[in-house]
Amino acid sequence: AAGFDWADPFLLEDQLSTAERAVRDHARDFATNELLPVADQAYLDEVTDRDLLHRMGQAGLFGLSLPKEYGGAGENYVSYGLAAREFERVDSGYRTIMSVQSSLVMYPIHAYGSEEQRQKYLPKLAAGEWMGSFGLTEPEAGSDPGGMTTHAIKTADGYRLNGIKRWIGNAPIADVFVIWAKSEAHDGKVRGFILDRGLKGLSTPKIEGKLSMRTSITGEVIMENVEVSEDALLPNTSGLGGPFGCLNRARYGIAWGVMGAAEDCWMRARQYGLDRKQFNKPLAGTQLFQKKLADMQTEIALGLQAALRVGRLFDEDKMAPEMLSIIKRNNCGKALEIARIARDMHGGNGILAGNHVMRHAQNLESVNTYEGTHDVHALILGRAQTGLQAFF
Ligand code: TGC
Ligand code: FAD
Repeated sequence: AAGFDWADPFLLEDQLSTAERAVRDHARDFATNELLPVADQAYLDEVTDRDLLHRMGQAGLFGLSLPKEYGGAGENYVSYGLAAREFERVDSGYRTIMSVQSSLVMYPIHAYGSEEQRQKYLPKLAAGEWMGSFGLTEPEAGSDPGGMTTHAIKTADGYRLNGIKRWIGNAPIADVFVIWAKSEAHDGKVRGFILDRGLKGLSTPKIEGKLSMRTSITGEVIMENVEVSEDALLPNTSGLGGPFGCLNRARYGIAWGVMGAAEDCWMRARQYGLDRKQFNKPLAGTQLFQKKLADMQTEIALGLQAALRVGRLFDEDKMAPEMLSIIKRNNCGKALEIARIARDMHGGNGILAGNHVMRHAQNLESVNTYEGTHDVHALILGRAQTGLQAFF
Protein backbone atom coordinates (compact mmCIF):
# COMPACT_ATOMS: atom_id res chain seq x y z
CA ALA A 1 0.00 0.00 0.00
CA ALA A 2 1.13 3.57 -0.60
CA GLY A 3 2.13 5.66 2.41
CA PHE A 4 -0.32 8.06 4.01
CA ASP A 5 0.44 11.79 3.73
CA TRP A 6 -1.37 13.21 6.77
CA ALA A 7 -1.17 16.75 5.36
CA ASP A 8 -2.57 15.77 1.96
CA PRO A 9 -4.68 12.68 2.72
CA PHE A 10 -6.24 12.24 -0.75
CA LEU A 11 -3.12 13.29 -2.68
CA LEU A 12 -4.65 16.48 -4.05
CA GLU A 13 -1.22 17.41 -5.30
CA ASP A 14 -1.23 14.48 -7.73
CA GLN A 15 -4.49 15.68 -9.23
CA LEU A 16 -3.05 19.01 -10.35
CA SER A 17 -1.32 19.68 -13.64
CA THR A 18 2.17 21.17 -13.82
CA ALA A 19 0.68 24.48 -14.96
CA GLU A 20 -1.80 24.53 -12.07
CA ARG A 21 0.96 23.82 -9.58
CA ALA A 22 3.02 26.64 -11.06
CA VAL A 23 0.19 29.16 -10.52
CA ARG A 24 -0.32 27.84 -7.01
CA ASP A 25 3.39 28.13 -6.19
CA HIS A 26 3.53 31.66 -7.58
CA ALA A 27 0.50 32.70 -5.48
CA ARG A 28 1.99 30.97 -2.43
CA ASP A 29 5.30 32.82 -2.87
CA PHE A 30 3.48 36.14 -3.12
CA ALA A 31 1.30 35.33 -0.11
CA THR A 32 4.28 34.17 1.97
CA ASN A 33 6.63 37.00 1.04
CA GLU A 34 4.27 39.97 0.66
CA LEU A 35 1.11 39.21 2.66
CA LEU A 36 2.10 37.10 5.67
CA PRO A 37 4.67 39.56 7.04
CA VAL A 38 2.15 42.42 7.10
CA ALA A 39 -1.20 40.70 7.75
CA ASP A 40 -1.33 40.93 11.54
CA GLN A 41 -0.37 44.58 11.71
CA ALA A 42 -2.65 45.52 8.81
CA TYR A 43 -5.49 43.77 10.62
CA LEU A 44 -4.78 45.51 13.94
CA ASP A 45 -4.43 48.91 12.27
CA GLU A 46 -7.33 48.25 9.84
CA VAL A 47 -5.19 49.23 6.87
CA THR A 48 -5.68 48.35 3.21
CA ASP A 49 -2.37 49.21 1.61
CA ARG A 50 -2.93 50.53 -1.93
CA ASP A 51 0.70 49.82 -2.91
CA LEU A 52 0.30 46.19 -1.89
CA LEU A 53 -2.74 45.87 -4.15
CA HIS A 54 -0.72 47.35 -6.98
CA ARG A 55 1.92 44.67 -6.40
CA MET A 56 -0.79 41.95 -6.51
CA GLY A 57 -1.64 43.19 -9.98
CA GLN A 58 1.98 43.49 -11.05
CA ALA A 59 2.46 39.87 -9.95
CA GLY A 60 -0.31 38.84 -12.36
CA LEU A 61 -2.72 37.74 -9.63
CA PHE A 62 -5.78 39.71 -10.78
CA GLY A 63 -7.96 38.30 -13.57
CA LEU A 64 -6.18 34.95 -13.50
CA SER A 65 -8.87 33.27 -15.60
CA LEU A 66 -9.42 36.11 -18.06
CA PRO A 67 -7.81 36.08 -21.52
CA LYS A 68 -4.28 37.40 -21.92
CA GLU A 69 -5.29 39.91 -24.59
CA TYR A 70 -6.97 42.00 -21.84
CA GLY A 71 -4.18 41.60 -19.31
CA GLY A 72 -5.52 38.42 -17.71
CA ALA A 73 -3.44 35.29 -17.26
CA GLY A 74 -5.58 32.88 -19.32
CA GLU A 75 -5.45 30.24 -16.57
CA ASN A 76 -8.24 27.78 -15.79
CA TYR A 77 -10.69 27.92 -12.87
CA VAL A 78 -8.80 25.30 -10.90
CA SER A 79 -5.75 27.61 -10.94
CA TYR A 80 -7.88 30.56 -9.83
CA GLY A 81 -9.18 28.46 -6.93
CA LEU A 82 -5.68 27.41 -5.93
CA ALA A 83 -4.55 31.04 -5.83
CA ALA A 84 -7.57 31.99 -3.70
CA ARG A 85 -6.59 29.23 -1.25
CA GLU A 86 -3.06 30.64 -0.94
CA PHE A 87 -4.26 34.20 -0.31
CA GLU A 88 -6.81 33.13 2.28
CA ARG A 89 -4.27 30.91 4.01
CA VAL A 90 -2.85 34.27 5.12
CA ASP A 91 -6.00 36.39 5.51
CA SER A 92 -9.54 36.28 4.09
CA GLY A 93 -9.35 40.03 3.45
CA TYR A 94 -6.61 39.61 0.86
CA ARG A 95 -8.60 36.89 -0.91
CA THR A 96 -11.63 39.19 -0.83
CA ILE A 97 -9.64 41.90 -2.60
CA MET A 98 -8.64 39.41 -5.29
CA SER A 99 -12.20 38.04 -5.61
CA VAL A 100 -13.77 41.48 -5.97
CA GLN A 101 -11.24 42.64 -8.54
CA SER A 102 -11.21 39.42 -10.60
CA SER A 103 -14.67 37.86 -10.33
CA LEU A 104 -16.88 40.82 -9.53
CA VAL A 105 -15.33 43.64 -11.56
CA MET A 106 -13.13 42.26 -14.36
CA TYR A 107 -15.42 39.31 -15.11
CA PRO A 108 -18.60 41.37 -15.79
CA ILE A 109 -16.69 43.92 -17.86
CA HIS A 110 -15.30 41.08 -19.94
CA ALA A 111 -18.49 38.99 -20.11
CA TYR A 112 -21.07 41.76 -20.49
CA GLY A 113 -19.07 44.78 -21.67
CA SER A 114 -18.51 46.33 -25.07
CA GLU A 115 -15.12 46.03 -26.76
CA GLU A 116 -14.43 49.68 -25.84
CA GLN A 117 -15.21 49.00 -22.18
CA ARG A 118 -12.96 45.94 -22.17
CA GLN A 119 -10.06 47.89 -23.68
CA LYS A 120 -10.54 50.86 -21.39
CA TYR A 121 -10.78 49.02 -18.08
CA LEU A 122 -9.40 45.48 -18.12
CA PRO A 123 -5.66 46.03 -18.66
CA LYS A 124 -5.52 48.68 -15.91
CA LEU A 125 -7.54 46.53 -13.52
CA ALA A 126 -5.35 43.52 -14.28
CA ALA A 127 -2.22 45.54 -13.54
CA GLY A 128 -3.63 46.79 -10.23
CA GLU A 129 -3.30 50.33 -11.55
CA TRP A 130 -7.04 50.71 -10.98
CA MET A 131 -9.04 48.97 -8.27
CA GLY A 132 -12.68 48.06 -8.71
CA SER A 133 -15.82 47.62 -6.60
CA PHE A 134 -19.04 45.65 -7.10
CA GLY A 135 -22.22 47.27 -5.84
CA LEU A 136 -25.18 44.94 -5.46
CA THR A 137 -26.11 44.97 -1.75
CA GLU A 138 -28.06 47.88 -0.26
CA PRO A 139 -28.95 48.85 3.31
CA GLU A 140 -32.41 47.32 2.83
CA ALA A 141 -31.56 44.63 0.25
CA GLY A 142 -28.96 41.99 1.21
CA SER A 143 -30.07 38.40 0.75
CA ASP A 144 -32.82 39.70 -1.51
CA PRO A 145 -30.97 41.80 -4.09
CA GLY A 146 -34.13 41.92 -6.22
CA GLY A 147 -35.45 44.32 -3.57
CA MET A 148 -32.89 46.98 -4.52
CA THR A 149 -34.09 50.57 -4.89
CA THR A 150 -31.07 52.04 -6.70
CA HIS A 151 -32.37 53.12 -10.07
CA ALA A 152 -31.31 54.70 -13.33
CA ILE A 153 -33.41 57.18 -15.29
CA LYS A 154 -32.76 57.91 -18.97
CA THR A 155 -31.42 61.35 -19.78
CA ALA A 156 -30.77 62.99 -23.15
CA ASP A 157 -27.35 61.35 -23.58
CA GLY A 158 -27.18 58.71 -20.87
CA TYR A 159 -28.51 57.91 -17.39
CA ARG A 160 -28.98 59.51 -13.99
CA LEU A 161 -28.42 57.17 -11.03
CA ASN A 162 -29.70 57.46 -7.48
CA GLY A 163 -29.33 55.06 -4.57
CA ILE A 164 -27.06 53.70 -1.84
CA LYS A 165 -24.99 50.53 -2.02
CA ARG A 166 -23.69 49.21 1.31
CA TRP A 167 -21.05 46.68 2.35
CA ILE A 168 -19.06 47.27 -0.78
CA GLY A 169 -15.53 45.80 -0.82
CA ASN A 170 -12.76 48.24 -1.88
CA ALA A 171 -15.30 51.09 -2.28
CA PRO A 172 -13.43 53.86 -0.42
CA ILE A 173 -10.25 53.29 -2.46
CA ALA A 174 -11.72 52.10 -5.76
CA ASP A 175 -11.33 53.85 -9.10
CA VAL A 176 -14.06 51.91 -10.91
CA PHE A 177 -17.51 50.79 -9.72
CA VAL A 178 -19.71 48.13 -11.31
CA ILE A 179 -23.14 49.18 -10.04
CA TRP A 180 -26.38 47.22 -10.42
CA ALA A 181 -29.53 49.34 -10.70
CA LYS A 182 -33.11 49.07 -11.89
CA SER A 183 -33.32 50.91 -15.18
CA GLU A 184 -36.59 52.62 -16.05
CA ALA A 185 -35.64 52.68 -19.71
CA HIS A 186 -35.36 48.86 -19.65
CA ASP A 187 -38.75 47.99 -18.08
CA GLY A 188 -37.30 48.35 -14.57
CA LYS A 189 -34.90 45.44 -15.18
CA VAL A 190 -31.61 45.26 -13.28
CA ARG A 191 -28.78 46.58 -15.46
CA GLY A 192 -25.07 47.06 -14.85
CA PHE A 193 -23.31 50.44 -15.06
CA ILE A 194 -19.60 51.25 -14.88
CA LEU A 195 -18.97 54.39 -12.86
CA ASP A 196 -15.61 56.15 -12.55
CA ARG A 197 -14.39 57.86 -9.39
CA GLY A 198 -14.72 61.61 -9.61
CA LEU A 199 -18.26 61.68 -10.99
CA LYS A 200 -20.33 64.46 -9.46
CA GLY A 201 -22.71 63.11 -6.80
CA LEU A 202 -20.69 59.92 -6.16
CA SER A 203 -19.26 59.38 -2.67
CA THR A 204 -17.80 56.29 -0.98
CA PRO A 205 -17.61 56.54 2.82
CA LYS A 206 -15.80 53.83 4.74
CA ILE A 207 -17.77 51.55 7.08
CA GLU A 208 -16.14 52.00 10.49
CA GLY A 209 -16.03 49.58 13.39
CA LYS A 210 -15.64 46.23 11.62
CA LEU A 211 -14.35 43.49 13.93
CA SER A 212 -13.81 41.16 10.95
CA MET A 213 -12.12 41.48 7.55
CA ARG A 214 -9.99 44.39 8.70
CA THR A 215 -7.31 44.08 5.99
CA SER A 216 -9.97 44.66 3.33
CA ILE A 217 -11.63 48.05 3.35
CA THR A 218 -15.43 48.12 2.99
CA GLY A 219 -17.70 51.07 2.33
CA GLU A 220 -20.83 52.52 0.87
CA VAL A 221 -21.37 53.84 -2.63
CA ILE A 222 -23.75 56.77 -2.46
CA MET A 223 -25.17 58.05 -5.73
CA GLU A 224 -26.99 61.37 -5.72
CA ASN A 225 -28.06 62.31 -9.23
CA VAL A 226 -24.91 60.79 -10.74
CA GLU A 227 -24.95 61.46 -14.49
CA VAL A 228 -23.25 59.00 -16.84
CA SER A 229 -23.20 58.75 -20.62
CA GLU A 230 -24.70 55.88 -22.59
CA ASP A 231 -21.34 54.10 -22.76
CA ALA A 232 -21.42 53.46 -18.99
CA LEU A 233 -24.13 50.81 -19.51
CA LEU A 234 -22.99 47.18 -19.72
CA PRO A 235 -24.74 46.27 -22.97
CA ASN A 236 -24.82 42.49 -22.80
CA THR A 237 -26.76 41.58 -19.67
CA SER A 238 -30.23 42.25 -18.35
CA GLY A 239 -31.86 41.02 -15.14
CA LEU A 240 -30.45 39.50 -11.95
CA GLY A 241 -28.68 36.80 -13.95
CA GLY A 242 -25.98 39.44 -14.67
CA PRO A 243 -24.80 39.98 -11.09
CA PHE A 244 -25.39 36.31 -10.26
CA GLY A 245 -23.04 35.30 -13.08
CA CYS A 246 -20.32 37.26 -11.24
CA LEU A 247 -21.29 35.82 -7.86
CA ASN A 248 -20.93 32.29 -9.27
CA ARG A 249 -17.24 32.92 -9.91
CA ALA A 250 -16.63 34.58 -6.56
CA ARG A 251 -18.52 31.87 -4.64
CA TYR A 252 -16.38 29.26 -6.34
CA GLY A 253 -13.16 31.06 -5.33
CA ILE A 254 -14.43 31.40 -1.76
CA ALA A 255 -15.00 27.64 -1.51
CA TRP A 256 -11.28 27.14 -2.17
CA GLY A 257 -10.18 30.18 -0.20
CA VAL A 258 -11.77 29.23 3.09
CA MET A 259 -10.08 25.84 2.93
CA GLY A 260 -6.76 27.73 2.92
CA ALA A 261 -7.75 29.57 6.10
CA ALA A 262 -8.91 26.28 7.64
CA GLU A 263 -5.63 24.56 6.71
CA ASP A 264 -3.65 27.33 8.36
CA CYS A 265 -5.70 26.92 11.55
CA TRP A 266 -5.30 23.14 11.47
CA MET A 267 -1.52 23.27 10.96
CA ARG A 268 -1.09 25.82 13.72
CA ALA A 269 -3.30 23.88 16.16
CA ARG A 270 -1.38 20.68 15.46
CA GLN A 271 2.00 22.34 15.97
CA TYR A 272 0.81 24.08 19.11
CA GLY A 273 -0.39 20.76 20.50
CA LEU A 274 2.98 19.14 19.80
CA ASP A 275 4.91 21.99 21.43
CA ARG A 276 2.73 22.71 24.44
CA LYS A 277 2.84 20.43 27.47
CA GLN A 278 0.29 20.23 30.27
CA PHE A 279 0.06 17.48 32.87
CA ASN A 280 3.58 16.48 31.78
CA LYS A 281 2.62 15.52 28.24
CA PRO A 282 2.09 17.27 24.92
CA LEU A 283 -1.49 18.40 24.39
CA ALA A 284 -1.36 16.62 21.02
CA GLY A 285 -1.01 13.35 22.94
CA THR A 286 -4.48 13.66 24.44
CA GLN A 287 -7.52 11.96 22.97
CA LEU A 288 -9.64 15.11 22.81
CA PHE A 289 -6.90 17.04 20.95
CA GLN A 290 -6.41 14.24 18.45
CA LYS A 291 -10.14 13.93 17.81
CA LYS A 292 -10.24 17.64 16.95
CA LEU A 293 -7.27 17.28 14.61
CA ALA A 294 -8.89 14.29 12.92
CA ASP A 295 -12.11 16.26 12.39
CA MET A 296 -10.15 19.14 10.85
CA GLN A 297 -8.15 16.88 8.58
CA THR A 298 -11.30 15.10 7.42
CA GLU A 299 -13.37 18.20 6.68
CA ILE A 300 -10.50 19.94 4.88
CA ALA A 301 -9.66 16.89 2.75
CA LEU A 302 -13.33 16.52 1.76
CA GLY A 303 -13.80 20.24 1.18
CA LEU A 304 -10.75 20.50 -1.07
CA GLN A 305 -11.82 17.48 -3.13
CA ALA A 306 -15.27 19.00 -3.60
CA ALA A 307 -13.80 22.36 -4.64
CA LEU A 308 -11.47 20.64 -7.10
CA ARG A 309 -14.32 18.60 -8.59
CA VAL A 310 -16.46 21.71 -9.12
CA GLY A 311 -13.43 23.51 -10.55
CA ARG A 312 -12.93 20.73 -13.08
CA LEU A 313 -16.63 20.93 -14.00
CA PHE A 314 -16.32 24.74 -14.32
CA ASP A 315 -13.41 24.23 -16.71
CA GLU A 316 -15.48 21.72 -18.71
CA ASP A 317 -18.39 24.18 -18.82
CA LYS A 318 -20.54 21.81 -16.76
CA MET A 319 -20.91 23.94 -13.62
CA ALA A 320 -24.44 24.44 -12.23
CA PRO A 321 -24.90 27.22 -9.63
CA GLU A 322 -26.37 24.78 -7.08
CA MET A 323 -23.00 22.99 -7.00
CA LEU A 324 -21.50 26.28 -5.85
CA SER A 325 -24.14 26.55 -3.11
CA ILE A 326 -23.02 23.15 -1.78
CA ILE A 327 -19.32 24.00 -1.68
CA LYS A 328 -19.64 27.68 -0.68
CA ARG A 329 -22.00 26.80 2.18
CA ASN A 330 -20.25 23.68 3.44
CA ASN A 331 -16.68 24.88 3.13
CA CYS A 332 -17.43 28.22 4.83
CA GLY A 333 -19.34 26.57 7.65
CA LYS A 334 -16.64 23.98 8.24
CA ALA A 335 -13.80 26.51 8.00
CA LEU A 336 -15.49 28.76 10.55
CA GLU A 337 -15.94 25.84 12.94
CA ILE A 338 -12.32 24.75 12.46
CA ALA A 339 -11.03 28.27 13.14
CA ARG A 340 -13.10 28.59 16.32
CA ILE A 341 -11.87 25.20 17.57
CA ALA A 342 -8.24 26.02 16.66
CA ARG A 343 -8.62 29.20 18.71
CA ASP A 344 -9.80 27.11 21.64
CA MET A 345 -6.94 24.62 21.24
CA HIS A 346 -4.44 27.48 21.60
CA GLY A 347 -5.88 28.35 25.03
CA GLY A 348 -5.22 31.93 26.06
CA ASN A 349 -2.57 32.28 23.39
CA GLY A 350 -5.33 31.77 20.85
CA ILE A 351 -6.58 35.30 21.33
CA LEU A 352 -3.25 36.86 20.34
CA ALA A 353 -2.82 38.33 16.88
CA GLY A 354 0.56 36.65 16.41
CA ASN A 355 -1.06 33.21 16.54
CA HIS A 356 -3.37 33.98 13.59
CA VAL A 357 -6.24 31.67 14.49
CA MET A 358 -8.58 34.24 16.00
CA ARG A 359 -8.05 36.59 13.05
CA HIS A 360 -9.07 33.74 10.73
CA ALA A 361 -12.13 32.99 12.88
CA GLN A 362 -13.21 36.64 12.91
CA ASN A 363 -12.75 36.90 9.13
CA LEU A 364 -14.66 33.70 8.43
CA GLU A 365 -17.71 35.15 10.18
CA SER A 366 -17.94 37.58 7.24
CA VAL A 367 -17.19 34.95 4.61
CA ASN A 368 -19.95 32.74 6.00
CA THR A 369 -22.34 35.69 5.53
CA TYR A 370 -21.35 37.34 2.28
CA GLU A 371 -21.94 35.96 -1.22
CA GLY A 372 -25.13 34.30 0.07
CA THR A 373 -25.38 33.42 3.75
CA HIS A 374 -25.05 29.83 4.98
CA ASP A 375 -28.85 29.63 5.33
CA VAL A 376 -29.61 31.29 1.98
CA HIS A 377 -27.54 28.64 0.22
CA ALA A 378 -29.52 25.99 2.14
CA LEU A 379 -32.70 27.52 0.72
CA ILE A 380 -31.26 27.47 -2.81
CA LEU A 381 -30.51 23.76 -2.36
CA GLY A 382 -33.88 23.09 -0.74
CA ARG A 383 -35.60 24.71 -3.71
CA ALA A 384 -33.54 22.67 -6.15
CA GLN A 385 -34.62 19.37 -4.64
CA THR A 386 -38.25 20.11 -3.73
CA GLY A 387 -39.27 22.59 -6.41
CA LEU A 388 -40.67 24.73 -3.58
CA GLN A 389 -39.11 28.10 -2.85
CA ALA A 390 -38.98 28.95 0.85
CA PHE A 391 -37.52 32.46 0.65
CA PHE A 392 -40.86 34.17 1.27
P1 TGC B 1 -34.33 33.98 -8.58
O1 TGC B 1 -35.77 34.14 -8.96
O2 TGC B 1 -33.87 32.70 -8.03
O3 TGC B 1 -33.42 34.39 -9.83
C1 TGC B 1 -33.54 35.64 -10.48
C2 TGC B 1 -32.83 35.53 -11.83
O4 TGC B 1 -31.44 35.29 -11.63
C3 TGC B 1 -31.06 34.02 -12.21
N1 TGC B 1 -30.14 33.37 -11.26
C4 TGC B 1 -28.90 33.00 -11.59
N2 TGC B 1 -28.21 33.08 -12.73
C5 TGC B 1 -26.94 32.63 -12.73
N3 TGC B 1 -26.37 32.13 -11.64
C6 TGC B 1 -27.00 32.04 -10.46
N4 TGC B 1 -26.39 31.57 -9.38
C7 TGC B 1 -28.34 32.47 -10.40
N5 TGC B 1 -29.27 32.55 -9.40
C8 TGC B 1 -30.37 33.08 -9.95
C9 TGC B 1 -32.36 33.25 -12.32
O5 TGC B 1 -32.29 32.27 -13.31
C10 TGC B 1 -33.34 34.35 -12.66
O6 TGC B 1 -33.15 34.69 -14.02
P2 TGC B 1 -34.39 35.21 -14.92
O7 TGC B 1 -33.78 35.43 -16.26
O8 TGC B 1 -35.41 34.11 -14.86
O9 TGC B 1 -34.87 36.46 -14.27
O10 TGC B 1 -33.97 35.14 -7.60
P3 TGC B 1 -34.54 35.54 -6.23
O11 TGC B 1 -34.81 37.01 -6.29
O12 TGC B 1 -35.64 34.63 -5.77
O13 TGC B 1 -33.24 35.34 -5.34
C11 TGC B 1 -33.06 34.31 -4.49
C12 TGC B 1 -31.62 34.13 -3.98
C13 TGC B 1 -31.67 34.06 -2.48
C14 TGC B 1 -31.13 32.81 -4.53
C15 TGC B 1 -30.61 35.16 -4.40
O14 TGC B 1 -31.12 36.40 -4.38
C16 TGC B 1 -29.29 35.12 -3.62
O15 TGC B 1 -28.38 34.36 -3.98
N6 TGC B 1 -29.08 35.97 -2.58
C17 TGC B 1 -27.80 36.19 -1.94
C18 TGC B 1 -27.27 37.54 -2.36
C19 TGC B 1 -25.77 37.56 -2.52
O16 TGC B 1 -25.11 36.55 -2.66
N7 TGC B 1 -25.20 38.74 -2.51
C20 TGC B 1 -23.78 38.89 -2.72
C21 TGC B 1 -23.36 40.32 -2.85
S1 TGC B 1 -21.68 40.52 -3.38
C22 TGC B 1 -20.72 40.07 -2.11
O17 TGC B 1 -21.16 39.65 -1.10
C23 TGC B 1 -19.25 40.22 -2.32
S2 TGC B 1 -18.31 39.80 -0.94
C24 TGC B 1 -16.70 39.91 -1.49
C25 TGC B 1 -16.12 38.62 -1.98
O18 TGC B 1 -16.72 37.93 -2.80
O19 TGC B 1 -15.02 38.25 -1.54
P1 FAD C 1 -29.81 39.76 5.63
O1 FAD C 1 -30.21 39.40 4.27
O2 FAD C 1 -30.61 40.82 6.32
O3 FAD C 1 -29.81 38.44 6.52
C1 FAD C 1 -29.79 38.46 7.96
C2 FAD C 1 -30.04 37.03 8.45
O4 FAD C 1 -31.33 36.59 7.99
C3 FAD C 1 -29.04 35.99 7.92
O5 FAD C 1 -28.79 35.03 8.92
C4 FAD C 1 -29.78 35.33 6.77
O6 FAD C 1 -29.34 34.00 6.53
C5 FAD C 1 -31.21 35.36 7.26
N1 FAD C 1 -32.19 35.34 6.17
C6 FAD C 1 -32.33 36.21 5.14
N2 FAD C 1 -33.35 35.87 4.36
C7 FAD C 1 -33.87 34.74 4.88
C8 FAD C 1 -34.95 33.89 4.52
N3 FAD C 1 -35.69 34.11 3.43
N4 FAD C 1 -35.21 32.81 5.30
C9 FAD C 1 -34.47 32.55 6.39
N5 FAD C 1 -33.43 33.32 6.80
C10 FAD C 1 -33.14 34.40 6.05
N6 FAD C 1 -22.12 43.12 -1.15
C11 FAD C 1 -21.84 43.63 -2.38
O7 FAD C 1 -22.74 43.90 -3.19
N7 FAD C 1 -20.54 43.88 -2.76
C12 FAD C 1 -19.50 43.63 -1.94
O8 FAD C 1 -18.33 43.85 -2.32
C13 FAD C 1 -19.75 43.10 -0.63
N8 FAD C 1 -18.73 42.90 0.24
C14 FAD C 1 -19.01 42.55 1.54
C15 FAD C 1 -17.98 42.51 2.47
C16 FAD C 1 -18.24 42.21 3.80
C17 FAD C 1 -17.13 42.21 4.80
C18 FAD C 1 -19.57 41.90 4.21
C19 FAD C 1 -19.90 41.55 5.63
C20 FAD C 1 -20.60 41.93 3.29
C21 FAD C 1 -20.34 42.27 1.93
N9 FAD C 1 -21.38 42.37 1.00
C22 FAD C 1 -21.12 42.86 -0.27
C23 FAD C 1 -22.78 42.18 1.39
C24 FAD C 1 -23.17 40.72 1.62
O9 FAD C 1 -23.33 40.06 0.40
C25 FAD C 1 -24.46 40.69 2.47
O10 FAD C 1 -24.09 41.05 3.79
C26 FAD C 1 -25.14 39.34 2.44
O11 FAD C 1 -25.65 39.06 1.15
C27 FAD C 1 -26.27 39.24 3.47
O12 FAD C 1 -27.14 40.33 3.41
P2 FAD C 1 -27.49 41.16 4.76
O13 FAD C 1 -26.22 41.49 5.44
O14 FAD C 1 -28.39 42.28 4.37
O15 FAD C 1 -28.26 40.15 5.69
